[in-house]
Amino acid sequence: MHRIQVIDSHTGGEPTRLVIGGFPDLGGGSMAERKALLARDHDKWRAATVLEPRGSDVIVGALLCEPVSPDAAAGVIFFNNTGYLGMCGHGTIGLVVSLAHMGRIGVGEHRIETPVGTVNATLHDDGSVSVRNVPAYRHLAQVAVDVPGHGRVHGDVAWGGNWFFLVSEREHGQRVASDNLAALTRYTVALRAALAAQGITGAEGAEIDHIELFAGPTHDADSRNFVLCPGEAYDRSPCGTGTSAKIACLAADGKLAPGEVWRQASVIGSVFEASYALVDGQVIPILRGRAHVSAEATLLVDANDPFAWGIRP
Ligand code: PYC
Repeated sequence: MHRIQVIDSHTGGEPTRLVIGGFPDLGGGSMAERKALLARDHDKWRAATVLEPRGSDVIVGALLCEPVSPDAAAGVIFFNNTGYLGMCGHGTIGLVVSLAHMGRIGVGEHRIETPVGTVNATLHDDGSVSVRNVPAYRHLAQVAVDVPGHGRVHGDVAWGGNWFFLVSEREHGQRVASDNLAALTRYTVALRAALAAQGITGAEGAEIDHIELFAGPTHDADSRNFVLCPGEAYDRSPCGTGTSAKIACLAADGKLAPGEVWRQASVIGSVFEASYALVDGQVIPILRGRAHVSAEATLLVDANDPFAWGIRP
């Protein structure tokens, strides 16, 4: 019997399952190196943690690692039902709240190492968390893509710690609402497949695995989004890396000044507050949100269980 110790939290409704013990030793390399090792040699541990019957398509896993730098509070590797993420904004907020719950950190600023770089997270007195993300940028503006059954749509390709295709309401024409999730999922899955089929990628041929549709403003936010994550789950939170990509596009269009606040709502109505600093010409997004711890648990992986290592599609 293997045992995996986890702390579950959610950030604006989007779950994070933090693995605090029980995974194989990945050595002392960078988070990018440890992520590659986990993916190559130990992927069944990801599957056991986030796939059914213990998990679901919605859960984002976060493996807590010893950081390389003694200045950092933690290292982390994010993963989900289909594979691995570069950064994860909601997951970092969940990580910080979970570390505070464990008594490992207190109010103040903490450096967190991720596979795509080190981010700075601040736990505030009121329990909210802000994350100073890796630099974000728009790679391509208003690219045309033909979506079978839906026609031509234009969108931006941007990096916010993962790759996103961002589409305005005028272009997509979809109703971004929590009672329209099946149609939004069908549309964004078709759009992502069309991007791949038409060879539209991030920098250096990177796959665009997140799709972001915008609408709004709403009564309490500048915009509401629907974010399709890798696989077919949608983000219940406004998506930290997706909001970072949006901030980069607003900055590139001259629509948001450094320090100005952008309130991004998710399709279920949870909100991140975002702004950016301009450092050496780079857009550094800063996201603020809240997470809540929802469980402390030990996952049991029983050798006699035919689905011990997860139900693979
Ligand atoms: O908050 O960055 C994020 C995120 C990525 C995938 C799900 N959430």
